[in-house]
Amino acid sequence: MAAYDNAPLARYAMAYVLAGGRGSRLMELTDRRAKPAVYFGGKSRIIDFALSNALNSGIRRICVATQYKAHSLIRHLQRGWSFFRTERNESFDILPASQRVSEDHWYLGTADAVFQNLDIVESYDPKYIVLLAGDHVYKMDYEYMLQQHVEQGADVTVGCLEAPRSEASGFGVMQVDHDDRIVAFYEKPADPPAMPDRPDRSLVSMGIYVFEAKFLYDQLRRDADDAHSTHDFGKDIIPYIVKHGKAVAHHFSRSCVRAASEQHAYWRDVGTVDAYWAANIDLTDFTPQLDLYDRNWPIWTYAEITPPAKFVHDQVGRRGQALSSLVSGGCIVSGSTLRRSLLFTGVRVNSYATVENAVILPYVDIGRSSRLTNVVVDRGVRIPQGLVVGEDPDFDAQRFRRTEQGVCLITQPMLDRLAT
Ligand code: ADQ
Ligand code: ADP
Repeated sequence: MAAYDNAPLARYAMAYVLAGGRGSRLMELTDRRAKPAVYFGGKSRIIDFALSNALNSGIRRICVATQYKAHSLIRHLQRGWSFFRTERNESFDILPASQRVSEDHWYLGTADAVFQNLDIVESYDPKYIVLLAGDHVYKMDYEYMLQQHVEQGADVTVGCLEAPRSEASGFGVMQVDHDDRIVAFYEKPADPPAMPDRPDRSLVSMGIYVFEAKFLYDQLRRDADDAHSTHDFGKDIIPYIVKHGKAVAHHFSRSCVRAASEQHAYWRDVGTVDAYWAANIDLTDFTPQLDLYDRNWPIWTYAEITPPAKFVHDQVGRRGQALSSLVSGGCIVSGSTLRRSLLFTGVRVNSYATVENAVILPYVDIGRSSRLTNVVVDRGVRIPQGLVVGEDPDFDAQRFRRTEQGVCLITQPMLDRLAT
């Protein structure tokens, strides 16, 4: 490393992305695909954000550990993320749980999902490991987190942000001293501690970590031999280092990539159907907090080659139109109206339909005269002619997955049940 003392630290880092969780609060959206493979923002999948952050930060070695219903995720990674070249000292490895260490179990927890592949990681000999979750939407330059890690001589650096205390029990929650050293860490505490002088806010973990690689290997080997461990970063590894070593908090606001300087740091877990719907619909705002049009921080993905989106008058001259909406390639909007909606690739909207506050995944066909409001429609669904959703809460709840906030998730099996 001596010859490149001024080089960015990202050059010596490997990103290890945990992408094996189901994300069960997304309900039927993750029945057949893992949460990182869920579509987001018109063209991408959730995992593209962590991977693009790594790439844009200058990290050129990436591993992705998959487990739950990984087919759609692996297919996406193979199609969209296969441009890494060994000649440029780059690598991209997909690591499905494959019982490499013992034939008794798949990945037990997130730490085991790294431990089982230690030989592969070690073979690349990275100096730092940036451990990421594949299921969050945000833009972040990990170089700043690496720099803080080195400057403070930390054993682990944990990405963190402020959250309302009322929501903090779903996260790892930490307390820090004046140097941002973590003095206490509680994984999903029932009664989360507040920040000093901020009774309504807590400092929560983003579930992303920086380690010196050799230190991490030692920790994982120690943890693997610990019969009481659940082999999880949040439950076992991080609390252990907080107690026995030096854990430091890195504030997301220091490294988030902002669309405009006045904007707040944007980070979303999109873990529930409501949060998923809202984060997608937010993109239809005049100036959304998440800027997908920033060419300095592109979100790379697998993009199908499609013809342009098309808006046509239907046979009786009704206009096909979209207001405050995002419409992807291959869509045809014919004699129908979209408002505050987001259409993924290849959606057809037929005559007399109205679609409002709707997130429509790829290759959905919306039948004539249907009216859809406040919906998420899964990939490939065929909405029958005249279907009305979003106007009668009780009726909606009988037929579809209706959330607390009144969003309906519509899948093909739900419609098939109605037809029989
Ligand atoms: P959770 O998100 O609840 O908390 P977890 O469900 O373990 O933690 O998921 C973390 C990441 O690992 C996700 O990206 C998931 O897809 C992946 N994952 C889960 N099980 C896996 C497995 N068996 N194999 C491979 N990948 C797997 C964590 C931290 C908290 C922190 C939150 C922030 O533990 O401290 O606050 O993330 O969201
Ligand atoms: P994606 O998540 O990539 O959009 P699909 O929604 O088409 O893909 O499918 C999600 C996952 O379910 C994929 O792994 C796919 O192979 C699988 N799948 C699709 N249709 C069926 C089916 N009818 N029965 C079982 N599995 C299916």
